[in-house]
Amino acid sequence: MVLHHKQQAENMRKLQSKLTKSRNKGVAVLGVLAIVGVTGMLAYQLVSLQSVSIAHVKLTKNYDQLLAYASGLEELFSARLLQDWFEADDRPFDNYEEDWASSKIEFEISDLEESEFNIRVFDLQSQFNANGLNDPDSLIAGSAFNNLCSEIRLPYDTAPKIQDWIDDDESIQPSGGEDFEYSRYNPPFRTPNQLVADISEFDYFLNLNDEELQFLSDHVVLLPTNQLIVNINTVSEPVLEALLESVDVQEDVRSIVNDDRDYTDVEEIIADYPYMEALRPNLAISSNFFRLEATVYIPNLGRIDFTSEFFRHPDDGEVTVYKRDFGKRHVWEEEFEY
Ligand SMILES: [Ca+2]
Ligand SMILES: [Ca+2]
Repeated sequence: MVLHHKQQAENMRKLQSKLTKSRNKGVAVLGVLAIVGVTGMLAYQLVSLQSVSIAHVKLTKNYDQLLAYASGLEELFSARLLQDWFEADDRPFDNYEEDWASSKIEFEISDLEESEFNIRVFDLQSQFNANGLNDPDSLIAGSAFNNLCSEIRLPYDTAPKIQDWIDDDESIQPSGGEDFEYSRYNPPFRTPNQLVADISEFDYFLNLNDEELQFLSDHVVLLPTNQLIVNINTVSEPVLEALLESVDVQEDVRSIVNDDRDYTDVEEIIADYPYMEALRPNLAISSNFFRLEATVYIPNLGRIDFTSEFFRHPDDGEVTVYKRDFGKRHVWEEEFEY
């Protein structure tokens, strides 16, 4: 009987120890699982973070490469402008028949198949320099600008508002606007009182619709000078007509602009069209300001659109980029195949 009890107690002890052991084992397994889980999560985190940063580096690298192509196209156009300056003995003028105006790229820029390069260039002195509204010596800038704007019936206060935006005083001209006026806007802002750098500045103080903005970007430029001088070999029909109207000349200038123009002297055009005499201070046969619009597309790298504006110094032909815009997407006749 005693023995039987002893046996029973012994069995109970064994069973208890077995249970404790397997409970310990369970805790250990859970511990291992937790460690595996945590390290797994860490590994996943590391790998996914790494792939994000790899993608990031790749994007930056691709964009850098596209930027290099973009600056290559700028160099190409600068070289063409300088070459044209060296040839001024033969052709002192600038017109769209010359090599600088070509949209062709005669050599292979990239050996990557299906890469595309598109350029087009403009003589900015074929358009109206709205910063000329700030030339105190110009008697015609304001009225010429109003004549140009009357084509699309821009609000009558457009010119005086631009003038006040540029001039360095705080006195408001009729229908204009200075800090006092704009302090009532929400949010309020001040006039920069300096030359306009980009047409988008007009959004602050002019309430223009898309059609009006398009008209302005087609005919108006903002050069880093307040001189209003157009190139008679490239000037557009509406701009030339607006200028003539401001000196009370109503003429159809289509015969001038549709002709092949290669005037080597302002006197020449005045001899052909005596009414041009009144515009003499605003006329030139060549240009100092140009614009390049370009798009580069390289498969696997992506696409970059840019617009750069160039100044070519008339004395030594030195070419400088004074403005770059990577925000405007260009449309081409032969659109990219993607
Ligand atoms: Ca030339
Ligand atoms: Ca002002």
